[in-house]
Amino acid sequence: MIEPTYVTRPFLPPLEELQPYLERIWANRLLTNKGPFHEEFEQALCDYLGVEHISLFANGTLALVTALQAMRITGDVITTPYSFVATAHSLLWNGIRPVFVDIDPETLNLDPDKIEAAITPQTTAILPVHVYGRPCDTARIQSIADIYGLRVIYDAAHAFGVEDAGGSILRHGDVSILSFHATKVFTTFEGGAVVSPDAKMKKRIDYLKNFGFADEVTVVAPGINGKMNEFQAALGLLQLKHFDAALKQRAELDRYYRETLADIPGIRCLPLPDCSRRNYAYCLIMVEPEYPLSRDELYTRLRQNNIFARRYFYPLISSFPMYRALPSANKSNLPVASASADKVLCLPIYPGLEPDRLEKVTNLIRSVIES
Ligand code: T4K
Repeated sequence: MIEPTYVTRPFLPPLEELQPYLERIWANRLLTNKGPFHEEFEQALCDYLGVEHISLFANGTLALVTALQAMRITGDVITTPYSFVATAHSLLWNGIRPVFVDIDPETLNLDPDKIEAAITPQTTAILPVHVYGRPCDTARIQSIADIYGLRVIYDAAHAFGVEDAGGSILRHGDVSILSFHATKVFTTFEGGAVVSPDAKMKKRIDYLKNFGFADEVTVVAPGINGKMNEFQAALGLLQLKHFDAALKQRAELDRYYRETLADIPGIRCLPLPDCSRRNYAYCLIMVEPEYPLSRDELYTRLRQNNIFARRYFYPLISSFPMYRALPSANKSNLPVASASADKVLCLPIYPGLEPDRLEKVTNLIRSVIES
């Protein structure tokens, strides 16, 4: 049986390149708890991403939950319904009430024009997502946050390596979090990180991810176990060496899709995001009414042909049982997010995607209008 074409496949460096890292772990038997690879990887990431303070985590969700704890966020937090569930779940895990605000139709990120109307005396922070690695309007969001005295926590799970004119996108807001899950552009199998603005915040986050230990006998907070282990950190160091090449391949695939699908009525690619370095984390199309099939029919047609495209982010977070009773979860409050979730389809994009598989995807999409 031919292996299906998945929406993504993890980029893995040649196995022999991992061997020396494993030998070092086996030799020193330091497996976790701030081992040498952990420390090296933290520094290497700071250097690569151009940020000063990074705390590594076992996964992105723990990074997000812990960042909110570290900042002592309570009350209501404004966020997007158009993301992976972990974004809003991190609020519930902290006893915080999510307040969903609609998205911008161009960026698919929180619409800055709609944030202010959702602010109440209970609002303490904004949790925007750079969805698909497409940057939020960070300047507008920050100016709203400044006026109302709100904190800003960026869910940058998709935004590894993305830069705007001023440098890393991760420098915006009070903190940013990353995910290094297997499906992400940069992976340590599972993994994540918090980018902090200063050493004090990093220190607090580092305590919290290690049960709250400040030293061998001092526990300063009810922390959790969110630590990244040595195997993950070693993988991260190795992956970093290949990331630029992987990004180049993604850019080429993205270009192919844009050029090949451009003339198909009802298939719309969003404009390239306005930033100085993109990561092409996802390749999405909007299936509009002029196309003969609905988004779900196209999704099924591709599946029947062994192509597993994904409807990220359908259903909206706000429609899940633990959120749908919230006043802000009402569909009438979220018209753009609702329409986008019904139209979007993420196509396969990953380094190593073979040309024949790529062509099969675009040919199938085109064949619908030609039949
Ligand atoms: N915030 C945002 C905005 C996020 O998107 C995420 C995670 C988080 C926070 C939380 O970060 P983490 O705690 O996960 O670090 C995936 C991921 O599980 C999830 O990490 C990710 N977002 C989300 C967008 O997608 P699924 O349900 O799509 O995964 P799955 O297993 O269906 O994988 C999709 C395809 O990828 C498979 O069909 C084949 C391929 N694949 C997957 C895995 C796991 C592989 O080829 N190899 C693999 O090992 O959720």
